[in-house]
Amino acid sequence: MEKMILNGKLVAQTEIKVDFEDRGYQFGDGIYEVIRVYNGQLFTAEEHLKRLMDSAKHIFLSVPYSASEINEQLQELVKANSLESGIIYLQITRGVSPRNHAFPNPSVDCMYIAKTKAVPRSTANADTGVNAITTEDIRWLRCDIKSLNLLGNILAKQKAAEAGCFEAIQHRDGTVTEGSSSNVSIVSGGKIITHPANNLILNGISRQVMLHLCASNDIPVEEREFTVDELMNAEEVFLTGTTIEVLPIIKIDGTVIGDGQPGQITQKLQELFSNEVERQCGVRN
Ligand code: DCS
Repeated sequence: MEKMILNGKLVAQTEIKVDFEDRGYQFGDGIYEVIRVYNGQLFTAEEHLKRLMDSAKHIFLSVPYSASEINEQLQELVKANSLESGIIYLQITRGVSPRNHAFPNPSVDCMYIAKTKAVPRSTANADTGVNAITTEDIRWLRCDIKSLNLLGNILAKQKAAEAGCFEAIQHRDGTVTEGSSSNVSIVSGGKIITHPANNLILNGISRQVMLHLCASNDIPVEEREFTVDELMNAEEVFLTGTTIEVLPIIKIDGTVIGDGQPGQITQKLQELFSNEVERQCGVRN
């Protein structure tokens, strides 16, 4: 029987019921994280849980556990479900209360759940690269918070899916921000360029891993805004994200990027990322 975490305790998945007045259900009033598990080990868990706590702080949600307590609970969950390769999805909502926009007063207990999902570490897309579309970024101005409110992201991803593409690359007035569920970087003049970590993007943990790897391997990086025009004319384009790691983009809006193959720097980053996974979790596929 698959186990989940409900408010810090391991329970059978069948025991979890969502109240229709849960604020996550009614308002998307909550936060979440997705953490990769390789070889039964959580990858960059501390970074994910720090971001979770930051998201909580930004929405004035008090979490009754510390990051290290949650970390331990997640490790127990992974063990209980014998998860080798996969993800942990975890979300915390502002709890159950009669519908009213303002926070419950007095406050109620938050609702915290976590579940695992087995996902093999597939290399098919990583080897060939994928296609993307561009679309206007219609989201709110606090994209740095990993909020349950994902309508803007969902509409963008659906547009990509309908175009037969993997990802939608969003832009505000011609400035590229990020993918619907990933960060976007380009290679131009041999340099990696990626949007600065501000309120307009989620500061991806995979993006941060990539930046560290660049710093320690003398790969030049510029964290600055870039335009859709620069994107379309880039030597290489790639995405980063927890489930996709480093994923090459070879065509955008039907236009071939570079020579239409995963680029050299992108491939180098894929290799460095794999080494980092091996270093932290002791696995290589
Ligand atoms: N930007 C957005 C909007 C995202 O949703 C994600 C991850 C990222 C960037 C990349 O962040 P990480 O490197 O920390 O994963 N989205 C998660 C999600 O919703 N499913 O999988 C990953």
